[in-house]
Order: sequence, then C-alpha cells, then structure tokens
Amino acid sequence: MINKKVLAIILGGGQGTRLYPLTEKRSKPAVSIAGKYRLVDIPISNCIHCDIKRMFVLTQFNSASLNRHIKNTYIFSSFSDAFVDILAAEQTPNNKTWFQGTADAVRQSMYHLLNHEFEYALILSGDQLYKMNFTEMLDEHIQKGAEISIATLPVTAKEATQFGILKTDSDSFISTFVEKPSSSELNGLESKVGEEMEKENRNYLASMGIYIFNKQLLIDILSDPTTIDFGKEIIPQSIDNHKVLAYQYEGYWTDIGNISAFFDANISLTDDIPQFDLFSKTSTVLTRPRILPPSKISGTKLNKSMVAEGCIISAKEIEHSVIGIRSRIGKDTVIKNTYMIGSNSYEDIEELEQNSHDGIPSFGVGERCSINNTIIDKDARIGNDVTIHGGEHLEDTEQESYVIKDGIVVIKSRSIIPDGFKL
Ligand code: ADQ
Ligand code: ADP
Repeated sequence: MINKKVLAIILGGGQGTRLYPLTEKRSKPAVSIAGKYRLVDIPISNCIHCDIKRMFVLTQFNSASLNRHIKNTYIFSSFSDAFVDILAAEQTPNNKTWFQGTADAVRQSMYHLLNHEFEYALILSGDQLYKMNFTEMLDEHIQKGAEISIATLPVTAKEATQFGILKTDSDSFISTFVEKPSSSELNGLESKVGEEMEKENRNYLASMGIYIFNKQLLIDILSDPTTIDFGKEIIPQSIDNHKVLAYQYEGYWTDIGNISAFFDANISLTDDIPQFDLFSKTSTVLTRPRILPPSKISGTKLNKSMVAEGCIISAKEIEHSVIGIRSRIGKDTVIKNTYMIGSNSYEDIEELEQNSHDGIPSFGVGERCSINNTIIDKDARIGNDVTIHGGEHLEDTEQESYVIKDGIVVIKSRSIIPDGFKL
C-alpha cells in the first residue's frame, strides 16, 4: 500500500543554466537522454517500479515538450489514483516570484500537494541517472522512527566538495551535515565505509539529494518563509532538532546537472558493460512508446554505439556515440564520441528536394562530415563537408548556432550549420 502513503515530488530544475543550451526552449525534465528517453523518465520509472504512482514534477517553466511527453506517456487507468502532474512556478496573489530554490519550490507547491492524502513526501532530483528501490528506504525510515531520511552514497575527497557531506552515529542518524564543504573543511568529515568503497577511496558520505519527510514535519519546516534550499538550510538546521536518518546506497548513481556530466552519462552508455543498465529485465526505464520504423543502416561501420529507432544512416563510421530517434546521417560521414539527440519529425522526399533547391541542409547530418566530442540537439540541420571537432583546445563560447562548454560543442536545436563549416 506504499502508493497510499507516499507522494513523490520530483525537483525538475531551476532556470536550467547549467544545461544551457539544451534548456533554452524546454524545461530540464524534458531534455532527451540515451537517444529516446527524457530526464524525467528516470525518477518516474524508479517510482513506478516500487509502486509509487502519485507524482508531481516541479519545474521552473512549463514547456510544451514536457507537457506533451508526460501527457502521452504516463497514462494510468481512470480507476486508479495514479498521476504525474507538472507544477510550474506560477504567479498567485501570495507568490510573485520564480521558485527561489528547492525548498521554496516545494513550499510554493504545497497548496497542490495537500490536496492529496499522504504520510510521507519522497523528494527526488530530476537530473540524476540511477536505479533505486525507494521501498527499502521507506521501510528503514519507518522501522527506525526517523522524521527525515536522506539517501547517501560514499564519494572520494575530490567529489565531496560538490555535495552535502554528512557523518552519522552508530544508529545511522546524522550528527553532522555540511553542504558543499571546501577542501579544507573536509578534515574530520570522513566516515567508516564498506571495504569495496574504502578500496576506491570513497571515504565521505554524500547526500544524493533524495529525501523522505514525514508530512507534518515538512509542513512545519516550510512554514518558515526564509528557508530556500534543502541542502543549504533545511537539512543542516534539522539535524539538531529532528531524527534525520542516512540511508546507505552503494549502486551506480550520477548527477547529470551540467553539460559535461550530461555528455559523459550518455556516452558511457556505449561502454561494453555500462554501469547504468538500460537492458535490465526488471527495472526497465519507461518512456513514450512511439510507433517508429526500425532503423535503416547502409555501409556504416558501427562500433560501441547505440542507435535508436527510426534512423536512416549511410555514414562511413560511427563510434562511441548515441544516435537518437529519427536521425538521418549522410554518406562518408564519420561520427565519434557524439550524442545526436535526433528529430521530432521526418522530412519527406519533396521537403528534402525543396531544401536542396533552397540551399538549406536537411534535418540531421549531411555527407562527408567529421564530427566528434559534440552534442547535436533536436532538429539541427548540419550540411555537407562539415567538420566539428570538440576538445579541450576549444574555449567556452556562445555563438548563434552552437555553444562550447568544457570542450564539448553543443549544436543548438533547430540551428543550421552550413556546408563546409569547420570548427
Ligand atoms: P545540488 O544538486 O547542487 O545539491 P540543487 O541545485 O538545489 O542542488 O538541485 C537539486 C535538484 O533540484 C536538481 O534536480 C535541480 O534541478 C532541482 N532544482 C534546483 N532549483 C530548483 C527550483 N528552483 N525549482 C525546482 N527544482 C529545482 C543537492 C543537495 C546536496 C546533494 C546534491 C546531490 O543540496 O546536498 O549532495 O543535491 O546531487
Ligand atoms: P518526441 O517525443 O518523439 O521526441 P515531441 O513530443 O517533442 O517528440 O513531438 C512529437 C510530435 O510533435 C512530433 O510529431 C513533432 O513534429 C511535433 N512537434 C514537436 N515540436 C513541436 C512544436 N514546437 N510545435 C508543433 N509540433 C511540434
């Protein structure tokens, strides 16, 4: 009966600046991953697999593509109480501003949350790649009489500065919590971790930003309008006055909040044995079932790559790359270490001829191109004889049709890269 007790709240992102330009025209939960899913599918699938089926997605702005995706994907029986609802920051007589931070987002949404009966709020981040059984976490929360639980993961000293780092007592209740400590503050924050973790020097317990709150406590805590963030204020302020439990997780988990982490998370899916298993029988990642033809591939040497449905590919070589739905790639093109997100629609023969007549490249990548270390966002048009080589030699910049961040070139959605372009 977990579904009756738990309401899931997925934090769908602030203004999305760290994933810009992928978030230029869509909200963060709608950003595509692995060629056919959206970021929001990860926490939603985790919830559905453990029978938590009442979910709110809190987002800074309500993009058409997020709405379309949720509406077309998560369709539950009209006789169940299951739902996925998007709550975008809205202006009301009491609230005139954007969500100021994670706790403020939940506070501003409280009116909608309280229309539902629940005992526990499960608060999740919308930009993480992981699989987790929340039932176990809730069981421990109840069994140990906790008021707040935080999922934790051992990390190295180098990683520790990006997370909330905590220490626990012998009963796993949290005694110290420092949000994003500096390297010098790490002294004394080490924890006793399992043997495997110790071998990898993962001696610090990090908050995964996944919380369970008892309902009344959440209401009480959020009644103080000065608190903005869970990590910065709510959690550090709660550990002295409340029973805050650490739930230990040791599986694969990665934060995909910025371009370089997003790129790595996608490309690492092409490893021989990826740490995130898309092929699992029991914990499938759910997404919108599309009716697309199988991909058609001619004369291409494919290595360590994933190709989604509905592609038409005549490239020479594709290596270590993820090719998203409805991608078209022309003859003699070589693509390496690239995430091509795909297209929303096909162009028919007449449109292709019209493009050629007008001198506009068609959706996808043209002939004789060489592309690496690049993310190609949806519906981009890349012409013939184009070279785009990302890498650390490139400085961060923003141009009309692309952005470079940490050496990764991101071709913007719907942009046009003309024939012969070189980068
Ligand atoms: P961060 O990830 O840095 O640290 P934050 O930027 O607050 O924390 O984001 C948490 C989640 O909330 C993300 O999914 C983000 O997109 C979303 N979010 C941020 N601002 C939002 C807003 N205004 N409205 C809606 N959603 C918003 C947090 C914790 C750390 C912990 C890490 C783990 O504070 O203690 O270690 O998560 O990744
Ligand atoms: P997918 O989930 O397949 O990536 P979307 O949900 O974004 O695709 O779009 C599905 C359909 O909506 C497509 O047929 C596409 O042509 C259409 N579509 C996408 N973006 C827009 C838009 N901005 N305006 C109108 N229709 C759109």
